[in-house]
Amino acid sequence: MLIKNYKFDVDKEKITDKSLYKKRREILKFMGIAGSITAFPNILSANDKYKLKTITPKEKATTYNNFYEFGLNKSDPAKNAHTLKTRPWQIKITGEVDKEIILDIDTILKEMPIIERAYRLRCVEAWSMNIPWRGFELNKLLNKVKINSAAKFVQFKTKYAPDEMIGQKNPYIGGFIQYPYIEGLRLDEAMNPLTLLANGMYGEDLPNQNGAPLRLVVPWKYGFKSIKSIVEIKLTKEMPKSTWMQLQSDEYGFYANVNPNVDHPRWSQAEERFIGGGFFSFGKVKTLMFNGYEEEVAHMYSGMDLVKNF
Ligand SMILES: Nc1nc2c(c(=O)[nH]1)N[C@H]1C(S)=C(S)[C@@H](COP(=O)(O)O)O[C@H]1N2
Ligand SMILES: [Mo]
Repeated sequence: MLIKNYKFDVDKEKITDKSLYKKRREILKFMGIAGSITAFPNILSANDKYKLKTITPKEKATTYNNFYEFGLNKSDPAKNAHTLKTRPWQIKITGEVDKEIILDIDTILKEMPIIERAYRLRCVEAWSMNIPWRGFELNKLLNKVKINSAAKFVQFKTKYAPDEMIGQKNPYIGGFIQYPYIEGLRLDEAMNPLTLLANGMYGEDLPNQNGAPLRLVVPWKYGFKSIKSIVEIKLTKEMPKSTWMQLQSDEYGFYANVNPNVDHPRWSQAEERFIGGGFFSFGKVKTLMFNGYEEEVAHMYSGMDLVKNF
């Protein structure tokens, strides 16, 4: 099967190359298959020095979503998220900092060095995608404030606006979850250069259902860590209690690092259903340690019991 070499779908040497995504598009256009980013790795690999591999088609990444604020079904966010107002939009940086700040999203986007990177996204439900994001490294934003030495964690919060997010207003639609959605990272995880704040995907602004105007992308962790539509970033001394820990702490831990050897209590995490495109729509692939980013992140967990700290 074509997705056997999944670990190398994205040439890591090239993921920081701003022009990568454009190049891919040009190649696809040249082949007359632009529009949906469907990959034909076997056709292209011979002469594609950018190593185009399977990218999930935009149509799938923007219509098969988890964003419970807009409903529990995968197709709900694409239908319901148009009511979210993404301007004006401010993001607060609070907590263990020298001085708390409030930033306008457009000021942030003007100041931050914008890059494009394709990352695999592995949902805890055992499906996965490979998505070309546009955004910037979270550490670049955090470096705008002076972080107190007492800070050990970073907590993120999604917007709370029941009039705009039907699942927050109606618990039958939003799954009786206590909103706003909260997530967290250890400070070193937040500072890791792989950790992105994304404002776009597939070379365009983020659709609301994917977390506009700004969402986290942490590719080595299960998808639920990648919190959408962020309004607050708080530096904390204590480990934040994420929404999923609150709901079911025995099933969803704080770390949530992708790990094929630690099964979810109710299903195996050894394999995943990769959502690709074209002829190769779906395929079972082996799940990789840290979702294939072991080289970049394993050092942060050396000596740590990954079964206990799931
Ligand atoms: N605020 C918020 N963020 C969220 C979620 C959510 O329900 N609410 N779902 C998470 C889950 S479970 C996954 S798999 C990813 C899905 O991101 P995508 O829809 O852009 O692929 O978003 C994460 N971020
Ligand atoms: Mo998920």
